[in-house]
Amino acid sequence: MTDVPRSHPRYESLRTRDAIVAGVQKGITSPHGLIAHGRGEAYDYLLGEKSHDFALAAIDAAAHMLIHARHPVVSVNGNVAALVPDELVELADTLDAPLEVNIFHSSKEREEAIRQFLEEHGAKRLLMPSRDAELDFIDSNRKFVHPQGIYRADVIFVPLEDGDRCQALRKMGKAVVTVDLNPMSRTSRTASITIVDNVVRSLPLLIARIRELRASAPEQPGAEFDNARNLAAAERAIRAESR
Ligand code: PTJ
Repeated sequence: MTDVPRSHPRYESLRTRDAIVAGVQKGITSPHGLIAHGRGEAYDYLLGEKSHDFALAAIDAAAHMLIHARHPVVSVNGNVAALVPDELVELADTLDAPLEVNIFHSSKEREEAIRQFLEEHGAKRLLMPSRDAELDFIDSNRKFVHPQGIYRADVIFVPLEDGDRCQALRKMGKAVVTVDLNPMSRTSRTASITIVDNVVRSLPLLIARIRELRASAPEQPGAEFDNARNLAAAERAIRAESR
């Protein structure tokens, strides 16, 4: 960031905004991604730009679910690639899972730019969408998946998802872990576990929790997690702040 000093009270938010703008300039992020990011910023502002207890509870449940998965996959779109490339690679490495490029706004060039960018950030197992496997119950570009990736996955980590694919994956019997600052979105409501937090804050927390659990090797799947109840807590926090 060239002209914003570190002492600026909104430095972190402006730095994140710069990363999204750079993503568009590099051909990684869709221009629509700027609008999605702005919506996320508004919710984050109402949440006090911090990771609440409901986010930490969802992170804990997600960590348990991901380490017990047989075929976990980390799905990547143009926004998360621009915001958290190192963390996506680290998460996939920690889980010994592939990263899979899967974008909503169809563009071969952007898929390729995301692939290159993630490789520059150290991605080793990177799957691309293919015409060999298609998800049921969905018509958008996101139906084209890799046969060894999302198609056969039992648990999929899909931050900043659109509701359609989340619903399709659930109908196909797969578990979905998402990150979405809007607890009222269709994605939030249909996912198995929704982390209502900024992806920039929650990914390092998720990686740390997975590492902790790995070190203590828990055999149990973790405490009961009620997604609807957790979302209600997030919505209450937003409504209390905006009153
Ligand atoms: O790269 P593509 O083509 O796959 O497109 C990606 C976007 C994100 C543009 C696409 O999936 C989309 O349009 O998403 P939506 O339906 O606008 O949903 C994005 C959701 O993510 C919204 O509920 C936002 O509040 C939320 N969001 C935005 N930024 C963040 C966020 N949640 C967590 N962290 C963020 N930084």
